[in-house]
Amino acid sequence: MKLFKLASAITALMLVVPAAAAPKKIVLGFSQIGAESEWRTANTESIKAAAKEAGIELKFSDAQQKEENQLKAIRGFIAQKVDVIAFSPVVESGWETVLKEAKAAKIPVILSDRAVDVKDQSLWVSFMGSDFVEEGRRAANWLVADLDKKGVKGDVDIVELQGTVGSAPAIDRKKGFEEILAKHPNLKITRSQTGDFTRAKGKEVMEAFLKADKNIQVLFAHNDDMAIGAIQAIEDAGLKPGKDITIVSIDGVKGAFEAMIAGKLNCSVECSPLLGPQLMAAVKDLVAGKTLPKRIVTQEGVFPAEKAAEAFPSRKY
Ligand code: GYE
Repeated sequence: MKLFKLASAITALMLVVPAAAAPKKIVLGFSQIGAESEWRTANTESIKAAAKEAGIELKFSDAQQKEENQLKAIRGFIAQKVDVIAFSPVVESGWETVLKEAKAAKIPVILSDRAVDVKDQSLWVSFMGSDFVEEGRRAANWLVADLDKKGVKGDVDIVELQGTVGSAPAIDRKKGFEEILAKHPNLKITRSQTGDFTRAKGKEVMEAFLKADKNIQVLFAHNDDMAIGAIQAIEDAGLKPGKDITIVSIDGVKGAFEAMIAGKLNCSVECSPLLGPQLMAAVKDLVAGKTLPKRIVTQEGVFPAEKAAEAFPSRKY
C-alpha cells in the first residue's frame, strides 16, 4: 500500500514537473548569395559544417545571385521567428525595408562576407568579412612590384574583370586597386567590365577584350573564377596566360593555386571564405545577450605564383 502511494505520488509529481527540458536549439536563418564561385561553395560548406558542430539549427536558403530571392528568404525567416538572421548581401543597396522588418520583429541580423549600404547602422548588429579595399590595394601593390622587378617603365595596358555590379567586393576591390594605380600614371585600366564573379562570364568578357585590343599586358580579375575563365580565353586566342598577359586575381581558392603552379596565373590575393566558425560563435554570443563588435575583419595574405607550390598542401579551400 505504502509503495503504491509512493509510486502514485511520484507519477503525480512527474505530471506537474516535466523532465528537465532539453535546451532549446538556437535557430539561425542564413540567406546565401548562390553558388557562383569556388569561394562561395567553400563559404557554404564552412557555414553548414560549423552550424552542425555548434549544435545550431540552420535554415539555409540559396538566392541564385538574385536580391529578390534574398528578400523573400529573409521575410520567410522573420515569419518563422528564427533567433538570428545572417546573410551575405548580393549587392549593397535595397535592404532598408526588410532590415527594418527584422528589427521590428526583434530578430538581430549579422552581415556575413559582404556589407550593405543603409543609413541606419542599427539595422544590423555586426559585419564579419574581409577588407575588400585592402585586397584591391594588395593586388595593385603586387603588380607594381612585379613590373618593377621586370624593369617595365612605359605605359601598361590593364584590363579589369569586375565582380557583380553593385556588390561590395566589386566596388571596394576596384577602389583599392585604383587608389594605388593613381600613384603610377603609366599604369592604365583601358577596359573594364563585369564578369559577375563567374568563370563562364569571365571567359566571355575576356574573349571580347582580346578581340578589341591586341595590346593587353595585364589582367586584374576581381576573383579567381573569372581569372580562370579568362585564362581559357587567352589560351584559345593562342596566347600564353601568365606570360604574354600577367594575371592577378583575388580569393586564393584551390583552382587559383593549380593555375599558379601551372604558370598560368601570376598572383592571387587571399580572401578567406571560412567564416562559419566565427559566425556560429557570434550567433551564440548574441543569444546569450552579449554585444558583438560592429566589425570583425578576416586576416589574410597574398600568394605570388612562386610561393604557390609550397603553400598548396596547407590550403583549406
Ligand atoms: O571574392 C567571389 C565570390 O563576396 C568575397 O564573392 C566574396 C566574393 C568572392 O563570388 O569569388
